[in-house]
Amino acid sequence: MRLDYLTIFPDYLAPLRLSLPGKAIESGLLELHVHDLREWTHDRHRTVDDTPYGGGAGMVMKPEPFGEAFDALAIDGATVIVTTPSGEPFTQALARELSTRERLVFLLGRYEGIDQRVLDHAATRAEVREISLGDYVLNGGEVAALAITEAVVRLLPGFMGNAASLVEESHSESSGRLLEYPVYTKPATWRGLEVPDVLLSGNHARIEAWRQEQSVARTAQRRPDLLHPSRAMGEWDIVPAV
Ligand code: 6GU
Repeated sequence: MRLDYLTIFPDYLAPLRLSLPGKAIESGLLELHVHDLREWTHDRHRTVDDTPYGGGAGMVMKPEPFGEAFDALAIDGATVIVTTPSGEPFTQALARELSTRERLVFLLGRYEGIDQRVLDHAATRAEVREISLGDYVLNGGEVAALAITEAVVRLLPGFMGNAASLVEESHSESSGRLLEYPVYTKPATWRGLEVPDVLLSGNHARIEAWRQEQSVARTAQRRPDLLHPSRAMGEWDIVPAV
């Protein structure tokens, strides 16, 4: 898989070369290219943004540097990922889908967003996915790109040492999308706190049943929307009177 990042803060993406993605690069599984968007500006101030048509607060990222970058990088046929709080939610299912792609190109916006024509143009040459990490606002897309990259890259065949831990963890399709149960290791008593007896029992059927029950209880407590999808819009249940 080849990954490209278009950013005005290339240093922000330095952690990509550490740890797990770093290993995938060494093993040849992954090719990584971080680009400074200002490389494709021509004015003295290397301007990448301008005021919004129609007025309003903040600045909008100009189309021309992106256009030149698309040509220079030949994005044709790639999957272009735009990180934005107004995108589709990032989920394990989406991570799995993206892990099947040959090439991902991340457009990392700052300011109030990217000129819409950049996305419309990219869509004529590539698959464009606008993706959000969740319902909160980050200052820019770089941190989101790191998160998306890690979630996708660890799904590449041959990347993780232990394939079983991929299957069991929270949100994996095969765990019924329940949250993970609590885990313990030695010592059996620590600062007066005991490991639950059942885990020391050696009774694998009881252990399995306990873990399942813990998963369901945790999910009900923390993520009722996963158990009852009709409640996924919980925050909208109470509509303020106009
Ligand atoms: Cl993907 N980008 C930005 N800028 N803010 C976000 C986000 C992404 N996801 C949640 N908030």
